[in-house]
Amino acid sequence: MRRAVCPGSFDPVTNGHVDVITRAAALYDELVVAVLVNPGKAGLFDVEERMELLRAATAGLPNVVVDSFSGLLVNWCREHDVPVVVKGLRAVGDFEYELQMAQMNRELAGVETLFVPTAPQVGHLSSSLVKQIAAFGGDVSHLVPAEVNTRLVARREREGE
Ligand code: COD
Repeated sequence: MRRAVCPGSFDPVTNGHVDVITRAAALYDELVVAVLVNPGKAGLFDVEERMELLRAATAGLPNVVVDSFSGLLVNWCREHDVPVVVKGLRAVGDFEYELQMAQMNRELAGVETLFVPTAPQVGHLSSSLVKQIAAFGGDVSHLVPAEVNTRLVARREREGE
């Protein structure tokens, strides 16, 4: 069985993530979407909520599994016997950092990286921009899965009370 992992912060999942996940899922028998647990960095959504939102966003993709990991990604890959990491590439800035990580992950554990070039219609999308727009009352419904939009709006309304 061919398996790969698509790791990230996913705080929260955007339509850019969904595009990469959908395209990667078509290439492998099983794709694990793995959320980084980073105790040093509190996100907007906690890890359980990010996973829940990812499960909702990928409900139509039967070979996608959502998990979480902490520490080095290559350790998770070793423990789960997953030899390939899938990453989305948006711009040159992404490439420089991602290339370094890909080379290091291969050196550390022989884990290969597959880069999926972003689709032009979501190439400008990032979780941080989405959070910023939503926090100031902007409409992000066209940028994120429906459930993410619902939670962002609910949060803003709670905070505005
Ligand atoms: N279009 C295409 N791809 C996109 C888009 C978009 N609009 N938005 C995001 N992506 C891609 C990103 O390029 C990335 O591949 C993935 O989706 C997840 O994105 P984020 O922003 O949610 O997650 P990141 O980039 O913060 O995740 C970084 C990791 C958690 C994967 C990384 O830091 C990691 O592996 N950390 C664990 C420690 C480790 O092993 N470090 C490496 C040592 S060499």
